[in-house]
Amino acid sequence: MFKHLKAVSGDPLLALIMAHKQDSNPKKIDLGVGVYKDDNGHTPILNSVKKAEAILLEQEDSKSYLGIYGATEFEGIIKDLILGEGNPLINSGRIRSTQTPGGTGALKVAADFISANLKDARLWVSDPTWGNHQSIFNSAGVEVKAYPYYDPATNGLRFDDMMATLEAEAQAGDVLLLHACCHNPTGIDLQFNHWEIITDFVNKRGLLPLVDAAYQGFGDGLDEDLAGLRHMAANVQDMLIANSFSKNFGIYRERCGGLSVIAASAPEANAAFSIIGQAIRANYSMPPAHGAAVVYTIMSDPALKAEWELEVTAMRDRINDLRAKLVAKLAASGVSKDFSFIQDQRGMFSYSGLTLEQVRKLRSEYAIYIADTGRMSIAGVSDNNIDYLCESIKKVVG
Ligand code: PLP
Ligand code: TYF
Repeated sequence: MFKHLKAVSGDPLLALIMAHKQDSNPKKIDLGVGVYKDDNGHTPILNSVKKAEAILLEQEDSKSYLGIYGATEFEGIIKDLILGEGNPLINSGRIRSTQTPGGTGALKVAADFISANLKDARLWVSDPTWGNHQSIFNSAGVEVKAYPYYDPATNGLRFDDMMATLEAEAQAGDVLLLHACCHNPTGIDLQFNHWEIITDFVNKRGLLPLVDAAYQGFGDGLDEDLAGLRHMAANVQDMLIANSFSKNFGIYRERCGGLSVIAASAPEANAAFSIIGQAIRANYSMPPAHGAAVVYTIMSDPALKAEWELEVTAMRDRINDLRAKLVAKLAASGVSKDFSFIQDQRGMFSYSGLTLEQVRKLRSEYAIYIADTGRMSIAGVSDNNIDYLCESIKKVVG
């Protein structure tokens, strides 16, 4: 039955983690996968999460099924976090939100919803984007098209080219995928005025925006990071939002995220939400409970919530501090390339502008693991390895 099957290559990022793990060089550095790490290269469990888990251990009294949307009380938590407490949309009835297995689960349900209900819709993604976007939408049968985004010449954003391509080619009914903040893989974000322009364009052209918010809190702040998304939500009729709690609660393996749908009216939102429920049922029946129970416990306890906010701030400050140090130390090393753009990027990742040849050399000669695209996960840098990293980059770049 399976004789004809040929093994496929896995996610290159996951292969990179394995290669780093097996490297015996004591100076090795992992700048591959996008998980937060502390100065010891460890991905810690947040104190607020530990405390919430202790409460749950004590108080949880059933493991019975919940329902396709997960815990009903979680719906309000998702809306409060992504839209901001008190946002008038929340009580308008025009938005419905469901818990999902991570941001990936939210994207998969969105893809199935789009594929089954929005005939001929194509999905527009940034060039480049998170590799899984393409896989998820392709597997749901949605055609994926790319708009220009990253400019290797300036290590910046090709906003004019992005809009020119969409202006020329996007068709009414197409879906426009945007990263809310902390763009993966480049670290280059849309600015607020860009969100204003795109919002106007979406309305004029009749596009459905789908915003992927996987790193809320890692750029400039929990509210600041979603200012563009919130502007768009307030000014469009319909929208989908896929969000992840993996990074900002550090609960990656618990698989917790959310999918929200905004529609023209409450009845329309409820109809769309019921169809989203159907897609959930056909995929995984219902989401795992634990991650959402942790997030709910934290968000509904003012002291725990305050502690969590401080912990998110600490993660963000550490990454932004590392960006500044990296830029300063690279400049001090006398390297020929100007790396100052790293400080303008946001979030876990930086497109470093390192070439494939340079990345390969860093890996084979210095045990520094960076994705082939030159994407570095900044959280893998630390005070313990930053000098070695900068010296090695200087040696390879010249
Ligand atoms: N979207 C983007 C842009 C991501 O980088 C990730 C990261 O892992 C996700 C979605 C999915 O996250 P999750 O682990 O919650 O599925
Ligand atoms: O891009 C990253 O590194 C994160 C983590 O199959 C990730 O989004 C990477 C690959 C993958 C799942 C998660």
